This record gives sequence, structure tokens and C-alpha cells, in this order.
Amino acid sequence: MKSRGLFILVVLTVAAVFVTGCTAAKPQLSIEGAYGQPSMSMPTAGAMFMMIKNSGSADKLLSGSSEACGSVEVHETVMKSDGTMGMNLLDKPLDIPANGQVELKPGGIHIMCIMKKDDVFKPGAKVDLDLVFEKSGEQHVTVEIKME
Ligand SMILES: [Cu+2]
Repeated sequence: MKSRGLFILVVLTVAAVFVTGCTAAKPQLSIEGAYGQPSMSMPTAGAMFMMIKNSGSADKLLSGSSEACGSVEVHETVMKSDGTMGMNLLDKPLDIPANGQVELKPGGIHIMCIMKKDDVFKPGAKVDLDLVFEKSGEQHVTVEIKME
């Protein structure tokens, strides 16, 4: 009787894990229209833009890396106190809302390719960018480099 009770408990536990595993919402990301161009304000850098769509639960963009860049940062464009435009490193992970989208675009949030490698980051080239998300893990993006 005792072992039968234990058996039922184990079965119920396994069933519970299975059910929650199936119903737990996950982010469902798709990244579209990725392109890059040399930065207008920083000669050694490039900017990358794209649409990050999410048909699942919320996620966060943590970091990135690319063969074409010394390092990759997420920036936001801001209006400075003197009225000119500047940009800041985002001080926290970029939120990707549940069932929503985030557009990285000129004049807004963008991915900065610091110390771009001019032999890789050049017009017409397709470069690899790996973005790391909190829940979705590493996502591979092909970025088409355009003229300015
Ligand atoms: Cu920037």
C-alpha cells in the first residue's frame, strides 16, 4: 500500500511537470529585415537595424557579437540638452514584449557595431550577427550591409 501511494505520487509529479512544460509560455522570436550601414557620427562604427517580432511570452535582449565588429552594443538615440542628437548605451537589457515587436531603426534603438572591420562590414556584404536573449538564447541574424 505504501509503495503504491509513492508510485501514484511519482506519476502525478511527472504528469504535473509534463503539463506545465507544455503550457508554459515561451517567447517565439522572428527577426526580419536586418541591415547595417556605416555610422554617420562615428567613423569606426556601424549601426544595425531590424525588426524583432515576438508571438510568445516576453523576452530580453542581453548582448550580441559579430564577426564584423570588435564588439556589439545596444544603443538608444537621445536628444541632448543642447538640442543635438547623441546616443547612449542602454543601461539595461532591451525588453521584447509578449506578442509584440521592437523595431531597431535609425533615430531610435539600434545595434552598434564598435570597431567595425572594414573588410567584412562593407556595402553588399552579408554579415553574421549573434544576439543573445534571456529566454530564447542565441539567435543568429544575417545582416545585409547597405550604402549610407
Ligand atoms: Cu549607437
